[in-house]
Amino acid sequence: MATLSTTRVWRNCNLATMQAGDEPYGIVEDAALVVEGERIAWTGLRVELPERYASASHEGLAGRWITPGLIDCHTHLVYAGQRADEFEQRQQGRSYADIARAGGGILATVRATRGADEDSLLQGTLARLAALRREGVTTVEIKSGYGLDLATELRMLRVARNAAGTSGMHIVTTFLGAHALPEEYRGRADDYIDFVCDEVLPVVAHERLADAVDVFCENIGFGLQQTERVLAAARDHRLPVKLHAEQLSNMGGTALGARYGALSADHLEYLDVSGVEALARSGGVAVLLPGAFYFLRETQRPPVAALRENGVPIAIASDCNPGSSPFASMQLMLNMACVLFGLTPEEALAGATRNAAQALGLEAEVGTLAVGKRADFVVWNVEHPAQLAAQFGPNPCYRVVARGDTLI
Ligand code: DI6
Ligand code: FE
Repeated sequence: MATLSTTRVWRNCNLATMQAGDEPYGIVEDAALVVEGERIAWTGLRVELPERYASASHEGLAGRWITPGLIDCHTHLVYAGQRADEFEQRQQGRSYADIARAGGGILATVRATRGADEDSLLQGTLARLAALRREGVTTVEIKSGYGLDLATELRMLRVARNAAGTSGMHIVTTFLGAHALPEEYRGRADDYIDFVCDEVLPVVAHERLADAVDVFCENIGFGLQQTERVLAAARDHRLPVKLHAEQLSNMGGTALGARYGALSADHLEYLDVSGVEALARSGGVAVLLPGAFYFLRETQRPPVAALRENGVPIAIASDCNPGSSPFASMQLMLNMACVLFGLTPEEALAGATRNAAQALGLEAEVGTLAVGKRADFVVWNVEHPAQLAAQFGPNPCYRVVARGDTLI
């Protein structure tokens, strides 16, 4: 039980609780929020603050807004090197897929990451996490997938795990061994899938280095049968699954993932109505990644109207990676999700809080301002939460609190 000495009252604030309901953004104006230890103990109108909190420490917020801590539910932010040369080539007309087929793309980052030691990987990772944290992110998912050999995949996942303590953020890890075919397996994709399922995943599972398993199901990634083998292996290890699906073509990965109870299907530009319906039936989240759409100058937009009509929860994430989305900014993603994909600011913010929590299976812990949830929240210098998606540049972040501790 938390005692009054660890109780803190945040008052003279407005809450965007992001709880689903009648009130847009779950707004409570002229509110207070009480934290006991690491948890939210009370939220409501300031005038209704229970007497028992009168003697706790108070911080007045002068009418600022509080939202749940932002959640970036899809990143590849452990990596070495950078790929500005490929951007140069793409601006001269070469395609992302062409560069990948010629051994660049993901494989360029694999070469750099295999050559990087744990400490230098950690430093790069912490710098990107700090950028996200400055803008209000408290929970981040990080994937492996730039190792594609046992030692480097394990190293990436360890770095991601270690980054949690130093950054003070909640880090969730995903094993993405099936991200690309490494050079040494060229022409032997099925053998590589054997290696991922039989030699890498068991170690990852045994060392508890991953919270979920992901596959890049795509014409430049892995086909449906190969994808299914990884999903089945994950199930054998009792790990939840998610997919990169329908990013560059419609392969049916989303429907396959739905059959395996995938937490989410991510990207989805080429998703068709039957895929949307499969996702709706399975209860999975649609994770949209506007940074990759923007940076690759895609023109096919994800089927937002069909997702809405079928009641599929929509999350947004940065996809932070050196090739297709070199952006460590959820504020930028909020804006891009609105301008590029047509989300409303409220949908975008729900996508970076409540629905992102669900995409990670963490909806009982984080994602809304609710009693009993982890005290992860952000205090913003804004006049209305819509401003978080409607502007970019002046960072309105005033405080970032994770597990009741002030990080910023
Ligand atoms: N899709 C993506 O957007 C990232 N991985 C994936 O499967 C891109 C990774 C990269 O280009 O390095
Ligand atoms: Fe990705």
